[in-house]
Amino acid sequence: MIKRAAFVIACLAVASASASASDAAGALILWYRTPAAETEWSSRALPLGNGRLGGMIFGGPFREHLQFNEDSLWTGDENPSGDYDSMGAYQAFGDLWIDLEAPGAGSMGARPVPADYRRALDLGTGLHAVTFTAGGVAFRRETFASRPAQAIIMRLTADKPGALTGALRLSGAHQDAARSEANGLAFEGRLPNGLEYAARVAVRAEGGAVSSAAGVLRFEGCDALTIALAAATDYVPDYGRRWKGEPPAPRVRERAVRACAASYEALRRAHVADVSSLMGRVGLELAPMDALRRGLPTDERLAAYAAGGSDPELEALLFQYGRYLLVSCSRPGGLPANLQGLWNDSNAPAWHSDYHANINIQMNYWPAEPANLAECHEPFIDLIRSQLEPWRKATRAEPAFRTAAGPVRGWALRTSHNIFGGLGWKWDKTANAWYAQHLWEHYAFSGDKEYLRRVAYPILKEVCDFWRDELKVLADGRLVVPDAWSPEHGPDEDGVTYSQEIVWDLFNNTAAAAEALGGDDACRETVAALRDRLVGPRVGKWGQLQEWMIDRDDPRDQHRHTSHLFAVYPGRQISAVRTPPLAKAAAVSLAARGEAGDSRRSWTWPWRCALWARLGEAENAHRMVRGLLTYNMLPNLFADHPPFQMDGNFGFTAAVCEMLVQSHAGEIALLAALPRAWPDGSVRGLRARGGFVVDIAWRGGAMTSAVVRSTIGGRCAVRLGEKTVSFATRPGRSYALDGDLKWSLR
Ligand code: FUC
Repeated sequence: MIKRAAFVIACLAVASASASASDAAGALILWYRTPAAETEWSSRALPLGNGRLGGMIFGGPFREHLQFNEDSLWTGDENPSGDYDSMGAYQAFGDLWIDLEAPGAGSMGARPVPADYRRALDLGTGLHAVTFTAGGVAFRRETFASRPAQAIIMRLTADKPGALTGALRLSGAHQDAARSEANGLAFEGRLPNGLEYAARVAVRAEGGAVSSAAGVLRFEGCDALTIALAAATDYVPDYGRRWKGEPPAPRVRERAVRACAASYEALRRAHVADVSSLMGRVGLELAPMDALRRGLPTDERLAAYAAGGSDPELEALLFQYGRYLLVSCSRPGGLPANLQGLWNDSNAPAWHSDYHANINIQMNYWPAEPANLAECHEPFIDLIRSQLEPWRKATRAEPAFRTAAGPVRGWALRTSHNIFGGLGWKWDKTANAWYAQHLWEHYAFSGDKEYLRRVAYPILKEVCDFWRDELKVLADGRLVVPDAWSPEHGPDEDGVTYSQEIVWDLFNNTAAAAEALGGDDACRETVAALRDRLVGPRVGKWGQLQEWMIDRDDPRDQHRHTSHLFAVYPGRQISAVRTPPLAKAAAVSLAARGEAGDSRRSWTWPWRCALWARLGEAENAHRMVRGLLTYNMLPNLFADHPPFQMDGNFGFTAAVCEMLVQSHAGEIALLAALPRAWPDGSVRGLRARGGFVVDIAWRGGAMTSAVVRSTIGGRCAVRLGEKTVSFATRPGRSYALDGDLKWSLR
């Protein structure tokens, strides 16, 4: 009895400790008064993930449903035909169901409506909690996807001893029936491409009894239940090994059993330490807040916003959600975020839930560097590296890429790809150079020369080799990308602006890389000269930035892509400060694209937001923020395409960074596009190129103070509106600036 009383007190202590932690970080919580219905997987279930293993959790009080995924469960193969239909698709892994008997219900299935129901996801800690009361018992169910334990952990507790009775079921998404194991359930299988997968659940009860038979695990009269779910495949990112590593079953069994045997508090502590170490790097406070609005559940708050209300704190929550989602689906050692992060629930998902190279995967990684999650960029860079050999092979085999001397050097991409070197659909020729931009940016923000020399530079040079072979010389000596496409718009022809700008960016970054590393002047000079011979962006007949060499842009065209504005963002060929006429033309084009019809997609708003921010048009940038939240946002704050695509969430976070801090033009521009809707606020921990970390506070729309931390030293140029200042920095030192840009060492 004493033991039981102590147990109840311990449970309550945990519950109240986390409640107060949540209150303190109230701005980082998504919460709801109702569970997600089975049909609301994409709109109301909530995402958890440890970078590799994740799930969508529904939160039913008496029937919990966790639909889980692992990032490498893919059909398909090297796909030499390049046919999109045979490229394979990212798959759903399986489902875990937990039925809980209501107290006094007599039989399973009788489910009274509980009182005080709440489900909440804390973005600061990655903890999901469902709480409710039924039959005089207060139940709590806490779930998280632990990276340290490599398992999804769920803990069921109640404030009365012996109150937990019910059953667990596990099923695979490929008709895999689970079998019973000691205190657990498991299934294994193999996809037609030979990929092996396995999942294992282990359960530990405190009090009561647990038994597993015929694929169902029953628990009866328990005080608490800890559930650990592990899942994996035998995929390894290694073409030389035909992508095949160790069989996954022993590994997942060991992970599930070990996690279950550990103390729940220790598991939770390790998980919270892991997630909060990343989430805590950046803070964004946007005031003022209406107290009434603040108290609303997230879905009601979003509805009030969409109806026209102002809610800067909801916008800040969405900013942090993008960071949370990247932390949840893209961590070192794993695969990058696909179209649906890792939260796909179908074996035939839209666009195969794949890696799309004409905007989507790039946008997924736009926030990684500025929003201070550089390590979350690594899975994308590592995937590129692991796929190079088969991509080279496919490029060599493509007749269109033959030069007079034979096949082109280097590699190119089609619009889509999988994780087995397989490409699909149309060639998106300059996607190779766009991917190379990510390798460059990872250096530009950190200044890590070892990484630049070892990883990025050889790849940048190889992509330059491709373009040296592939570019076409016009009669006047200028260079064009031949026979390219402005995604997914207009004809295939020479000198499409999008392609020209991306290749310019590649040559420009490669020249900068050669300069930073020193010792390769030949390369630096060659690529800089090629860059300067490229046909550049130009202004067309209605003052627009031409999308093609032929001045045929239609001012009524509302196409979703804004490919020709790459040079404004994420490129840096056009800038309001350095090339004002081109910046003005870009603004004309952007305004003409409008905000209706095809323009209403998950990723269009954030791209346009970042573009307006770069063009210094804060109010237009904020209109894009409002547009996304009003027209393309689901109640669980997933960006809707439809179906949901993570690009919109990630792009939103990146765009907000651009509104607050820009660093693409050789200086750190503070509050570069601060809208009237955010009169007072502060931001902490944004990164700027050159190894700087920036904090800013502002009131009444004017900066009151800023701090720039230097991680690698070097000169720091700062801009605030028309004011500029420049000073030398030392590694590890912080520099305070006031509203007049007077600086002092902190
Ligand atoms: C690109 C876009 C579509 C969609 C798809 C996954 O092709 O044009 O809007 O986002 O990717």
